[in-house]
Order: sequence, then structure tokens, then C-alpha cells
Amino acid sequence: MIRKLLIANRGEIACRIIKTARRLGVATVAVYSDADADALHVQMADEAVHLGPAPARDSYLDIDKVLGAAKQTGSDAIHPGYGFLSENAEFCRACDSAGIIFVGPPTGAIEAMGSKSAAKRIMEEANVPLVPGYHGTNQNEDLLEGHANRIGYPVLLKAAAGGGGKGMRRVDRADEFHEALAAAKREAMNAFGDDIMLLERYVVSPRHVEIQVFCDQQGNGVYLFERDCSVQRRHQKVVEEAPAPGMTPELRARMGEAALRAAHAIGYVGAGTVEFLLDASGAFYFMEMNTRLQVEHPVTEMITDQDLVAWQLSVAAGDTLPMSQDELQINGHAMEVRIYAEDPDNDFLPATGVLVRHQPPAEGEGVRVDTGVQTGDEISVHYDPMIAKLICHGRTRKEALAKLDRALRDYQIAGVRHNIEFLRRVINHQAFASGCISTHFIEDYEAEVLHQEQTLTPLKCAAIAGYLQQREERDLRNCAPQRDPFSPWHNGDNWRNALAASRTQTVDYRGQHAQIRFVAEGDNLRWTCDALPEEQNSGEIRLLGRDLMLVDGRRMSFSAVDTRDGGAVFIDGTQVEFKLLPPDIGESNDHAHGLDAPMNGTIISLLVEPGSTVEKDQPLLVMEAMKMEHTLRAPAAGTVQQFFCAEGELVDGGSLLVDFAGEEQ
Ligand code: MV4
Repeated sequence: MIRKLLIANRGEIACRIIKTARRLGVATVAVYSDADADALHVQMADEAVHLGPAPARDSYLDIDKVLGAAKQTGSDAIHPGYGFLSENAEFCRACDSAGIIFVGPPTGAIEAMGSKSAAKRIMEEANVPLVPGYHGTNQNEDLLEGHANRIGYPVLLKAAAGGGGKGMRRVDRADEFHEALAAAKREAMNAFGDDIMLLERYVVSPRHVEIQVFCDQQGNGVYLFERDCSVQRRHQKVVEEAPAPGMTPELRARMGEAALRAAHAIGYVGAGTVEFLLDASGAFYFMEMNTRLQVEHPVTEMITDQDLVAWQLSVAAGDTLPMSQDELQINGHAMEVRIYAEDPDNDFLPATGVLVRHQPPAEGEGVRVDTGVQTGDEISVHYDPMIAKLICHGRTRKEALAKLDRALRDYQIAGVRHNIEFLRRVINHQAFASGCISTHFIEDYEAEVLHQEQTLTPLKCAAIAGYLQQREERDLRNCAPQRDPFSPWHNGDNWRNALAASRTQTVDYRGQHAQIRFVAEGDNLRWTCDALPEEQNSGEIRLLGRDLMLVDGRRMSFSAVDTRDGGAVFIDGTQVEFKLLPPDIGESNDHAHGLDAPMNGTIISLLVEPGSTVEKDQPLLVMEAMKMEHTLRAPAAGTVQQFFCAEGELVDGGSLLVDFAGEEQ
């Protein structure tokens, strides 16, 4: 029995492990770096130990510090999660020496999978199907070329020390072999300090199907079926699902049994995953074995109704497996997407920043969210930029897919670029929906899944108008009464009319600058946008309560939040994030109506009496903004009808300050 568990990880997986430990009555110890002092996993654990500075090598990867934390807190066991120290044989051995249970396989099993060629020799021995190829120790170049010719082109060169797609090179023709080999060896030497290569026949358009296995210390093993992780982008998984579309019970059993032979061949204990390539003919080939709990384990949990972390803790404590193969069943279908802080418009570069809103969809009814962040947290450069995993379960694949799309529509993230729209385009693609997936899916449909709507639309303008109105109402409620109860802006019923009389705001939407002008029309606000074609450049909105807005008479869900330099609006499953720009003086002022504040600032003085006739360019008022004084002048000869501001008042950029009537021409 494990009484106290240290979780040597952070983020969603640390939180996920803590939840199960808590449910089982196991005490939990979190570890954290400087960057994670306020992180969710620290808040959730019973105790927390500080490891060191933010860089992982000084904190989560520091074996001595992690073991020190376990000893200091009297922890019996360490769960390494995934990544960090989870497949580090030295760490596993150090836990053994310290008498602390490592929740994972024995050191020998980790080491056996360290070299791809050694692993393939073990698998060949265990009768696990391999891609036809060569994985010998003799690296004579002519011998390798002879093998390439025997295997048949295209062949794939793989670095024995590589993994996860690193150090691979495809060779299409015999006359390219030597040059490709030399280049692959150089790369492997640079990346892994080892240039032993193996050769494989290149499998065209394969699927990535992996089998979840579990073994106990008594030598029993079961497989918890498969996951299809074919939809990847540069070896980063994008969608994972279980069961694999098109899988038959017969193929499932053959793959499951092959995976168990692989696990037993290396004396495996605990949760492991055996990855296979599956070709179009239904033939499957061993790729590698991951000796850890994987990111995508929740899809397996959802189709089997099992808690794999609970299984890991039982097995680590020396118990036999909780279930036999016959007792395990597949129920329905589950699908997971990984929500990342990254910019799909900029080659998926990791994004950083503060999550001004992180509001996942409601859980339950087959919707699960695994996350380690909360609103206000920062996504930093130090760690993996995954924000959350969203997993949905349905009776059928179609139902799981529909729930996933619904949940993605409801997911609200603002302040940091993310891939939610990209994920929706992937899962709603006709080929994906019909189960036609392979490892080339993203490349094959790149134009469709990468295309992002970049321009303003009437709905987006309505959303921005709604944001601006809500913000203004809030500002007035918050600040007006204590400052100037007599201001025409702030007196009772009148204020909404006053603020909406007519004003202009310049916005930046994905690099597109546009001016949105507002005019009150009864209870509604009419917006006009100069960036839209004439037949759709205007519309009406009305805010109704907190999360609802009328858009041209249609009720739509609506929710807005301030960001660092603008706002984000979630409307009817669409996110609109924009910057607010100070309007250019002159350009934004509609001379027929009056003068708008060019930026946020304070009114210093009003220079003429209301009702005065003025010359063109005559100074009308002085305001201060960003430590500079600005004089607003009459745009033409005319009459100053009224000021909508008073001396000393704080005004927002774009708000109407002077009601001005130009002279009749
Ligand atoms: C292959 C292959 C085709 N033929 N091996 C990529 C990751 C590494 N674990 C193995 N990988 C591949 N090995 C042969 N003989 C194609 C891939 C591959 C791939 C595999 C799984 C998921 C996505 C992939 C994307 C590109 C290539």
C-alpha cells in the first residue's frame, strides 16, 4: 500500500494523478519550480516542495532535488507522469536505491527500449511483427546499401538512438542511398552522439495505432485495446481516439497479443504503450514502446471505464491486476484533442502570455477536461505549451465527434493564441469525419485545415460593438458616481443615450484596421464599419443580460473579456480577439457630428462656451494623455453646441467630446 505519493511533474498530468490519489486516500506531495509557485497542481496537493528555478533542468529534471523532496516528506512512492524523468533509467535506479517505489517499469525495461536496433532484436526474438529491414550492428556502408536493395525502395533510414520521428530520412532511389546515409549519420551524431542507423521498408500512408498494455509484478498482463493517433503534425499528436476506426475484433486481438509479447519480452511492469504502424492492407509492424503513462491515456479510460492511474498505483504496490482480459470491454467511442498555446497562422509557434480567461466547457455527460491551468495563469516559455486535453465520449464515433465539436465551441480561452479553431477544422473535415485518417492527414488537407478566416464579418463587428458597449456601461457604473454626479454622461436614464450618441473606435483585427462607428437607435445600437462591403457594413445589436445579445434581432450567446491591448468576445461558438487603437486625429472625427477623444486621457480645460461660433482650427479643448497635452480644434467654421465632458474628467479614446455643427456650405 502506498500511503504518500510524490508527483514529480507539473501541469495537467500532475493534477490528474493527484485526483486519483485523493480518491484512493493516498496523501499527495507536489513539487514546483519558481514559475509554478501558484500553479493548480501545487494548490491541489496536500503538501508541496519547492525545487528551484523555472528551467526544467534546475527543477523538474533534477534527480537529486526530486529524490530529496521525496525523502524530506516521507513519500513511499514517486509518480513521474510523462516527459521529464518518466523514462529516465538513472532516475528509476536512484529511486530503487533510495527504497522509494518508482511508479513505472523496472529500470531494465526502460533501458531495453533505449536503442531502436536493440529493441527490434528483442521484438524479433519475441515474434512481434517488424517492418522488413535491417537492424544489425555491422554498419559497413556497402553492406547497408545491399540491404536497402534487398528491402526495396523507398527505404527509411532511422537513427538507432532516435525516436518520435527524430533522425529519420526517406530514400527513394538506389543512386541517392550513399548521400542520404552520410547526411542521416551526420544528423544522428549531432542530435544523439551516436550514428548507428537502421533500415526499414518505407510504409506508405500508414496509420499510427498503439496498444495500451498493463502488467503486474506477478507476470500477468492485459491489453486495454488500441488508440488511433494517426492525426499528427510534425510528430505532434493532434487528435487521438479509441477504438481505431475500421478495427476488427480479430485484428485487435492479434495486435493486443503482439503488444503483450513485446511487454513480456522486456519484463515489463505497469502501464505501457506499444506503437504499431498499420498499413492499408491491415498488416501491422512494431515501431517503439513507450514505458510510461501517455498523454492520451484518457481515451482508453473512457472506453473501458477504468482509471489507469489507480491501476498503476495498485501494480506499483505489488497487487495483481484489477481485471482479467475477459473482463475488459469496449464501451462506445472516445476522442481527445490537445489544446495548445500556439499560433496556427505562424507555423504553430508556441504562444506565451497570461490567460485572461480560461473557461473550459462543463464536464460530465461524456465530456472530460484535463488541465493544470486557471484564469490568470501565465503560459511561459519554460514548459510544454499544452493548455488542456479535451476528451469526449459517445456511444458511437459520430456522437463523440459531435460532443467534441460542441465542447470546442463552448471552450473560452483569451489572452493567448491557441489552436481551438484549427482543431475544429480538423475534426469537422469530411475525410476525418468519415474515418479516412492516416499519418499524412494534416499534410494532405493542409489548405483546408490551416485556412483561418482572417477578415472582419458583420458578426465579428457586432461582437466588437457589443464588447465596446458593455465595457462603457461597466466603466460608467464603476467610476461615474463618485466623480461627477452631475455630468450629463452619468445622470440616470440619459447616460446610455449620451454615450451612444455617435462615436468611433478604431480596431485591429488580425492586422486589419477598421473603424467602427456607433449610433443609438432607440434601445438598439447601430454599428457601421468602413472595412466591410456596402451591402453588409451595418447592423443592429442590443445587449440582453450577461451572456446574451440580440444581433439584428437574433438572440446569440455572447461573452466578452478585456485583454492586454483590447478585448476578446465569444459569440455563438466563434472567438473574436482584437486590439483597440487610438483613432488618428482628424481621420476618425466625423465633422458633421462632433469631435471624439483621440485616446484615453483627462480633460484639462474647455476653451469656449457652449453655443459659441468658432473659426476653423480654433482651439476648443485641451486634454492630457500619455503625459502630453493635446489641443482639439474646430474641424471647420461652425457652432459648438454642447460639451459631453467636463474639466478634470477621464475620457475613453473614441468617445464623443463635443457636439459640433459645421456651417452650412
Ligand atoms: C515509419 C514510417 C513509414 N515507414 N517507418 C515516425 C515516428 C516514428 N516513431 C516512426 N515514424 C514513422 N516510421 C516506416 N518503416 C512513417 C513514420 C511516420 C509516422 C508514424 C507515426 C505517426 C506519424 C508519422 C508521421 C510521419 C512518419
